[in-house]
Parts: sequence; C-alpha cells; structure tokens
Amino acid sequence: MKKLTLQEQDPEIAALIRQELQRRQDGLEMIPSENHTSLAVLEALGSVLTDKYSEGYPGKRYYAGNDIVDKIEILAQERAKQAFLVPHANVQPLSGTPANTAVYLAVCEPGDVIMGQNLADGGHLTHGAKGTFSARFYKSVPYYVEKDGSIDFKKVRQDAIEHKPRLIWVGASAYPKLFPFKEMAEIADEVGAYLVADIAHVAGLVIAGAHPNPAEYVHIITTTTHKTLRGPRGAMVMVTQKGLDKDPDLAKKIDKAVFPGGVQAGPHNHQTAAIAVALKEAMTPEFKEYGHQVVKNAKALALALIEKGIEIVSGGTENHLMLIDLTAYGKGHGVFLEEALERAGITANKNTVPKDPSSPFYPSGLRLGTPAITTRGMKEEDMKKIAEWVARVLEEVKDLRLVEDKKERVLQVRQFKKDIAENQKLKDIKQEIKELCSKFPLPY
Ligand code: DSN
Repeated sequence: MKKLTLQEQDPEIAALIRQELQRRQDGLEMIPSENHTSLAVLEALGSVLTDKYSEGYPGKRYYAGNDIVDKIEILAQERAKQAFLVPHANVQPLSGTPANTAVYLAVCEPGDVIMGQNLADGGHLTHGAKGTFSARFYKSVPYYVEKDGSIDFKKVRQDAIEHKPRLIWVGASAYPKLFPFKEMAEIADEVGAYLVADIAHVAGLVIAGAHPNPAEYVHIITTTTHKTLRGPRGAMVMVTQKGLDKDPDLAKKIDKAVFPGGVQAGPHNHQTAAIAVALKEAMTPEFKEYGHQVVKNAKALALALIEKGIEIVSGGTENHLMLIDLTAYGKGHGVFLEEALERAGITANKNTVPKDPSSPFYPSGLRLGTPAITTRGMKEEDMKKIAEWVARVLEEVKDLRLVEDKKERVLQVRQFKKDIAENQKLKDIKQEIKELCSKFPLPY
C-alpha cells in the first residue's frame, strides 16, 4: 500500500476538514457539551492505536499483541482514579450512552424502578426518558425541575419512598445549577437505592475544583470525556468507595457489563490513549484556572444577557451553561434563535426550558455554554460583547411566532431559514465575530 497523506489520498475529505477548521476558527462554539481539544489529544486520537483489537482488560485480553495497549489503558485508569478520587475506573465505554447502559446492566434487572431528571427539564435520554431503552426495560419515575430552576427535594423523596427505585440518577445535560449530590444522596440512602452521578457536563469543572466532586455521596460516577474535560469523544464509569462499601463486587459488575456484557466489544485504544492525555492535562494548574474561568465567563455572560432584558432560567448560572427562556416570544421560539445565531457565527442549541409549553423538536429556550470559548482564552469582557451580539440577533427574530399547524410549521421554518440567511444585520454581526475570533486562535 502506498504511503499517502490525506490530502493526496482523499482531497475531498481533506478540504472538508479544512472547512470545518475554518468554521471553528471564525465563529463562537457555544454548545455547552462541546470544546476544542488540544493538539496532543488529537495526535493520540489519530494514532496507530486505532488498528488494534483488545477485547478484555489489561492482562486479560482475548487477542495477542496487547502489552503496550495494556500500559496505555492502565495509565488512563490510574489518571482517572487520581483525578476523581475514586478506587475504580473503567475507561472503555465508547461514549456516554454505552457508559450509562453498562450501569443499568450492572445493578438493575428489567422491570426495576429507576428515577432520573425529566428529559424536558434538562435530564438525559438515558436517565429514563420515554422512547429510550431506559424507559422500555425499566420503570421510569422522573423527577422534575420547577419553573424557577429548582428541584423540589421533598417531592423527590416522597416519590422515592413510594416507588422504591433501585437506581437514582443525579446529573443532567441542561441544568444551570450545581448538581445536588448531597440532597439526592440523603434520599437514595434512605430508600436503599444506588445513586449514580452522571457528570458528563461538569467533569472538567470537578477536576478543576470549580464544581463539587460527587465521589463521597454516590456509588457510581459516569462521564463522557469530550465536554468540559476537553478530551476525545469517549466515556468512563467509575466506582466510588461508597459504592464498594455497598457492594464489594460493584467494580467487577461494571467491568463485566461494559465487556462482555453486551454494551460493546473491542475498546477503541486510540480513544483510551487520548483520554489518558486529556486527564493528564486536566490535572495541571493551567486546567484548574481554565475550569474556574469557564464558570466566571458563564456567570458574566448570564449577567450581561439579563442586563439586556433577556430572561435566563433560575436567574443565572452556577456552572458552564445557561438557558435562555424564550417563552415570552411564544411556544417553540428556540428554533428561530438557534438558526439566526448560527447565521451570525454563534453555534448554540435550541433547548427545552423547565415547564416548556412546547416540545423538544420545537423548544422554547436556547442553551449556551462557555467551555470552548474559554479554551480559546476569552474572558469576562468578551462575554459582554457576546451578550450584545445575542441581543442584536434576538432583535431580528423576536417578532416571529411559530404557527400551531404541524405541516404549516415545517414550511414556515423552511422559509424562515431562507430569509434569515439573507439578513444583512446578521451578516454584519458575523463579520464582527470573525474579527474577535481572529484574536483567539484554536489550540490545534
Ligand atoms: N448530547 C449531549 C449534550 O449536548 O448535552 C448530552 O449527551
């Protein structure tokens, strides 16, 4: 086989990758679950390790030739244990959903009751959302977030006492407050449930000390590795000392559930190596500063948006993300703002807000996050500029109303997308954003 570069072998894909790089350079990535990885992480991810099959665990593989892969996986495990202060880490899950699926396989039987934060209130699909395996094979009793962004723990406790869950999830994808590990632990312990913290969104903040660590409160921790942790796409399942005290076989059960339990087979060794690199980076003083700056930036942005008259769920944020509440502009307005922001160079995502009058396809809010723009070095003064741009973009769409009829709505949104692409004010903002971004190069 000839040794060819990507450019020589497949110029079409090479050009598209360059275009994506340019898009990232010229705009603001503000989807809170995204980030810009380091060059070192990308290098590990694009390495020869992708070629190896390694079913099993270090020292117990089904294939030969894994001495080096074993060393890499052990390094990743040790770094995860050190970073999160846990006695056991499985670093093989390919992503967040397989990680959470492994938890169910390890501790639940089909038909068991599980509790998780309601999907439309910021919870994750795997925490018992309708239409997913987690509600099909388990009896899901969701808990809810109030309009003001708070959780009614008395109600959660009553439901837990009544329904006796086997497992309770704490952690979510769109929750602008600190995760309530202590409050949920009191409830879980009272009813004898496993408490699992899904810290995918805040894992980097936890390592940086900008968010509490759940290790002392929960039995199991799951996380993806590509959000605030700034690693490759991937995930981990960790067992805490509290988890081992509840069930000394818990770590073995988790490992068996990941493989050969049916969640996946061969681990992605290039991904494991890149996770190890990201964990090493996350334990540096620079990353500690980064994690705290992510939160400072989010708070500054939320405040600046509020000063522009924009409504923010729970009146601000305690972490890396915020939810703009657009219900004042009618149901489902997130669709308009997301598209208009994208045309202006800000990538964010439409999102439901607590007690959303609409649906996840046409939600009434927008989720904004600061992990990626903080990686580029942006600070509080830049957040004021971003708030100004968001307000100007909102001005362009605030008078639109989503029609009720489903067929007409599809046509309305299609026409809106054509019209907004021609909006000169948004084109001007895009240029201003590009100028700001040119002062903050990407890390690769
Ligand atoms: N898709 C992730 C997010 O955007 O929050 C959750 O898995």
